[in-house]
Amino acid sequence: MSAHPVFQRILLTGAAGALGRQLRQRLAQYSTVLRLSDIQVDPLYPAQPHEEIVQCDLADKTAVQQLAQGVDAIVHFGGVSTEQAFENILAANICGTYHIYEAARVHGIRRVIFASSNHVVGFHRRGEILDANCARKPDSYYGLSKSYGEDLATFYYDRYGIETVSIRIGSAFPEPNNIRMLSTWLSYNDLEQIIYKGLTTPNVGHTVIFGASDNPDTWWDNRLAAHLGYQPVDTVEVYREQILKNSVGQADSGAAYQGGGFTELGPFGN
Ligand code: NAI
Ligand code: 15L
Repeated sequence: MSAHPVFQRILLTGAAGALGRQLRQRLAQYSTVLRLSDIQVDPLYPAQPHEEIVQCDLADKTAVQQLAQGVDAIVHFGGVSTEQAFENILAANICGTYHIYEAARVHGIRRVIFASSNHVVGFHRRGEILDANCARKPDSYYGLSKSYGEDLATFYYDRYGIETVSIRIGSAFPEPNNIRMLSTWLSYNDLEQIIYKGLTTPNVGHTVIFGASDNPDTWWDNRLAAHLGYQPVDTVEVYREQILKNSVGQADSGAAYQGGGFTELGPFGN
């Protein structure tokens, strides 16, 4: 998309995760220096010449302040990515995302890409077509934390002018592998495109976009994010036949709801 770096230094959180490992490669072309951060640092070594590796627990406010020093933009993908006990989600996702926005405010960082999730709207029924203005119906503590992250994004824009693109990512995996993903799959190429558009489109305020490829069975309408100019290049269609074949006799948990299995998890502990 861009032959020349657009930024001097992008901070990528969650860099050791499944998507972070993809983005480490894919974001390099957009930034002279890529600062990679995660709570687990081993998988990030060795650093390439254009990389800086910083171990940081998002729950540690002081450490996150230091982490964001000298950064132009933040691609915030770190945190708990599954449903868990509330206390885990609180530290990494709710406090962690607050710490990211405070660091952006303190250091004058003007743009954040936030890895939100379809689980913000997971208790909507399958087949219902949603846009960014739909009621949120989080399906889990995890979905609630992403919903709060979107609220932080709105607040930090209204109060401090920090702009965010929140991507309600569907299912970002190398290939779709179940019936639900016929609607929710997002290819890595398309994820990269949304992030690039999110980083470079002027005047995004706080834009919410659903992260899905060009899937005919989609539940999501992205017209409210049309100003980003996202044009998916991949589609689940090439996998449909294989998915249908492999799904015979397979349970489709949470089949009534867009959030699928997340709608059936918990309670945790007492
Ligand atoms: P992942 O679990 O592989 O990666 C998350 C990374 O965050 C891990 O490397 C983990 O060590 C790190 N992390 C967890 N707690 C942390 C903490 N307290 N401080 C610092 N780092 C911490 O998840 P994945 O699939 O790479 O997802 C990346 C982001 O995208 C997550 O925020 C996830 O919620 C979001 N997302 C992913 C989707 C997908 O289909 N892969 C769908 C919707 C949202
Ligand atoms: C998510 O938010 C999760 O992080 C990811 O692991 C998948 O479960 C995805 O949603 C999904 O809904 O497929």
